[in-house]
Amino acid sequence: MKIHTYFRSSAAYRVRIALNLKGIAHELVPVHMYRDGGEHRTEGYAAKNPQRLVPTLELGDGTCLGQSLAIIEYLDATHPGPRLIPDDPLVAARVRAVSHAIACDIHPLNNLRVMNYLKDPLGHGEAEVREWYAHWILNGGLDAVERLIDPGGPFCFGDAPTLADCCLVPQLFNARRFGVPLDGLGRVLAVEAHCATLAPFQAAHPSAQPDAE
Ligand SMILES: N[C@@H](CCC(=O)N[C@@H](CS)C(=O)NCC(=O)O)C(=O)O
Repeated sequence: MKIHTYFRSSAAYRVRIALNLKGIAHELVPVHMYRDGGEHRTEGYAAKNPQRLVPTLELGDGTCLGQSLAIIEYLDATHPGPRLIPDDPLVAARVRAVSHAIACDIHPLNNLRVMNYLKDPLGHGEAEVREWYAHWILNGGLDAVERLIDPGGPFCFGDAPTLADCCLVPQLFNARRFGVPLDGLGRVLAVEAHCATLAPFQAAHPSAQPDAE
């Protein structure tokens, strides 16, 4: 299978972690999100992902799937290895709640197309856009995630990684990239530090990607 990815895309980063945690062989197909207006904006890419968003999972028969959480749930349901959505319905719901808080509530407000729209046509400057970014990533975002995850670690929910960890680690990478202060997020940062020691997370890191710049 192929994963259409951009090294700094946090949504693609989620899927890369999941593929590595489950030990699924895959080919990385870089999609440059800035060159020539963005390769993800082309008609060729839209044929695979009509939303023109990264990532896309492409199966051997050419079937394409978008939406990182749908992709990870599909991989989890069809491949052996650690269960990223735990069997226990209550734990599964808590894992999904944290994942959705990040992927459905935080990330869409800070996506490239949203930040670009704030600048042009709305006319906001770089400083205002960064303030927007920091506001929405923290308030009702990571500050809530801090209270939603288990206090004991080492992962968001107990001693095995789940979809929630696949979402949290890339969102923190993004926060750092934009210089967002992460004080007071002790549980969240402890989970991130633990994940950073593990090979599946290391191999998925933007700096380890073939298209890293
Ligand atoms: N909800 C989608 C979000 C995908 C998404 O927004 N990807 C970003 C990169 S992290 C993207 O392609 N942005 C393109 C744009 O904003 O033009 C998912 O989880 O896959």
